[in-house]
Amino acid sequence: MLTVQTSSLNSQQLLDRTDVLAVVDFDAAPGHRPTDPRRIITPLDTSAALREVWVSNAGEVTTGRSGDILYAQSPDETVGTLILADNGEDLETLAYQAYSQLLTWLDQHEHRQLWRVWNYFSRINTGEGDSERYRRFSLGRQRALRESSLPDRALPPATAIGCAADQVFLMFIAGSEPGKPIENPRQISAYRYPRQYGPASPSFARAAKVGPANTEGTLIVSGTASIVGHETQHEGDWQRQLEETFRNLTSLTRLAGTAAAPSSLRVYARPSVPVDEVTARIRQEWGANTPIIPLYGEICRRDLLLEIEGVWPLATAKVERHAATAGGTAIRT
Ligand code: 3EB
Repeated sequence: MLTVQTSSLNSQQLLDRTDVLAVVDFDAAPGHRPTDPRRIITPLDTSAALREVWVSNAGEVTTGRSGDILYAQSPDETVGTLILADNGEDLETLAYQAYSQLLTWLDQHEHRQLWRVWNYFSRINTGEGDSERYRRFSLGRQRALRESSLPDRALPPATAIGCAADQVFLMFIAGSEPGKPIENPRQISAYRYPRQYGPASPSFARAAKVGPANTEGTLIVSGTASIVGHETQHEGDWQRQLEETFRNLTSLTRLAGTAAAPSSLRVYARPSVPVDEVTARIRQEWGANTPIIPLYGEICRRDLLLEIEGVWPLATAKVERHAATAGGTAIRT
């Protein structure tokens, strides 16, 4: 089973562990891509000295490289990144190239089911109307996914955020069994958004249960924002957007059957938003020890000020006890 922890230990200490599939650092100016596939530098700045650690209890971890993909795998899960240089080409083309390379590669492997994708690329809101880079990205992603015959109802959870680096950065998780997607009754499925949001709807599920029998595993929740139906709520008011986002997350996690606290959260906030105040309010909501990584980034809709994603344990008492003896769900030092 795959779990995620947040840690303030340095990356090298964490990479010395044999059960680690990925140590995810955050840096808006990532520099060279590390050669160890398990060391991932996400091109966004954080206001905290924290990183994510993705850990598997399934067995030996091996790593490899194929084209633009670097990956680490246990017997049950693959975690990897695919990075393309943003050479100024149209985002439809770059997204198509990235996703078709990833999907073709996955098809040749045992862990061919996408469980989760993160998408980061620069100037996400640049361009007017259907020329906006985010909308072009959605078009290329959709074209690649449709060519690979993945039906909308089997899409993975995702996040799409604007970064400063000139790269198209994808991080992904895959497994041999498909995740079980969950949609939010308060929101129209993103893949059914009406035409006003662009020529291709965004290809992602609101959440998915992944792991053993999709029951004792993990709930992975997409970037979630202040959207009800398909419309942005509380334009210009980050506090009310945050409260709406809580309602969406509560709706999703209840439907998934977990009342547990999140194992790890990422918060994305536009630079105008006091992200530490957002973090404080989240800790009021879910507990003072909630592991949160506060990040600065551009949200894909111009009227959205923040977005929250996370991972929840699909806790049965048995799984929780096991996790506690195996080292807990969050390392805090
Ligand atoms: C939304 O709910 C907000 O295009 O991959 C959230 C998560 C959003 C993922 C994506 C977009 C994406 O529509 C935006």
